Amino acid sequence: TWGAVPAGPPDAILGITEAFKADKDPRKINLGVGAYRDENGKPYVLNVVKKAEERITAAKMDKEYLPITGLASFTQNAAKLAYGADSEPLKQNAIAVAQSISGTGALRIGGAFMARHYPHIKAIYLPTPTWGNHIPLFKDSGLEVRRYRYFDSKTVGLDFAGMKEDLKNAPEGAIVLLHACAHNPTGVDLTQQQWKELSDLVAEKQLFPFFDMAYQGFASGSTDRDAFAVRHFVSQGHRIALCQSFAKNMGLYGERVGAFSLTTQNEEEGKRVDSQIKIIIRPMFSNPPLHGAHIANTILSDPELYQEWEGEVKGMAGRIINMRERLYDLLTHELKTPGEWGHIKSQIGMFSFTGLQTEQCKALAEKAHIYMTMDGRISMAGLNGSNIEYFAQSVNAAVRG
Ligand code: PLP
Ligand code: TYF
Repeated sequence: TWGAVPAGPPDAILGITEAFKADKDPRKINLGVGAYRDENGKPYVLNVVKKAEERITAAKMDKEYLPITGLASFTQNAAKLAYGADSEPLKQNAIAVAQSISGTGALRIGGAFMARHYPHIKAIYLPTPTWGNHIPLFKDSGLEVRRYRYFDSKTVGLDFAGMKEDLKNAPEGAIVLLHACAHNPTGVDLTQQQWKELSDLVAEKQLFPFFDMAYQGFASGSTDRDAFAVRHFVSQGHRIALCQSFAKNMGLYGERVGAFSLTTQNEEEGKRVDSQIKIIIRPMFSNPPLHGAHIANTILSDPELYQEWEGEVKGMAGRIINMRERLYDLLTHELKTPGEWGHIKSQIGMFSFTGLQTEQCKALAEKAHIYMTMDGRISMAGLNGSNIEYFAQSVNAAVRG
């Protein structure tokens, strides 16, 4: 039956972990996947998550199904976290929100909703580059994928002029995917001034802003500051779609906790939209998982845990920022590696887009047992006090060839 099914290629990001696992060299470093590691290179379960789990165990909850759109107190708290407690549509009950299978699941619900109900052109513009999974995800959702310029490899920074030009040339009503903060893979974000300018352009062209917020808190260490783009667009009267993930900022990766929301005109429209989100979810996965939603909800609804969580997010973001500074110093001052490395410090979030070429990335894997994606992206969280010097020396050697 399956004789004609061809073998597919491994995932560009998750495939790297396989290669890393197979490598027996003790110096090996995995900078492929975007998952936080502590100073000892170990996966990190947040203290607040452990506390929340203790409370959940003590409460002896049952295992009944959640409603189709998930745990209502969780989704309300998630919306509050993203939109801000004083958000107008939130106060007016005009946000339709559903619990999702982490950020990927939120994107998928959103893609399906747009494909079915969006009344204008069903084309979504993605930045170049973007998270690799965006492309098949939106195609499989039934949208046409188009691209806009985002990253300028010459300046190793934002190509804001190119971005604006491409969006100006997009057809009226097109959907535009925006990384809300900590752009993956480049680590390059718009400034607040640029977000304001973009909001005006999106209004002028009547584009539909579709936000992917997978790293709220990871960019600046503050969940409020990282929500600037989303909150600004909403304050300007845009109707938006928003995909949230709690994988990174709560370290809930495999628990698959996320939310999808749409802001609407008013409560009545919100209810209609909500009913259609349910109709999309029901045949997709029926209802979302329980445990992770309880963890996130416990943290978000308890002021003490919430405050402790903010401290832990800041701690993770701060450790990454320290690694950026250390790596910059090593390359620039100690090793005098050819090239300009300022972007290592100016980029934000989980990743740095080093500018290393495919050949250099391959050499790092083969000669130095250092694994990263072939576009030169490194997960900064994979670096720590014990391996950063070896990493910098290896980069130095690869650059000098
Ligand atoms: N969107 C972006 C830009 C991401 O980088 C990621 C994860 O790396 C996701 C969405 C979704 O991740 P998850 O489904 O684990 O929440
Ligand atoms: O590192 C990245 O960009 C992500 C990580 O289900 C990831 O691709 C891994 C697994 C997953 C979602 C995201």
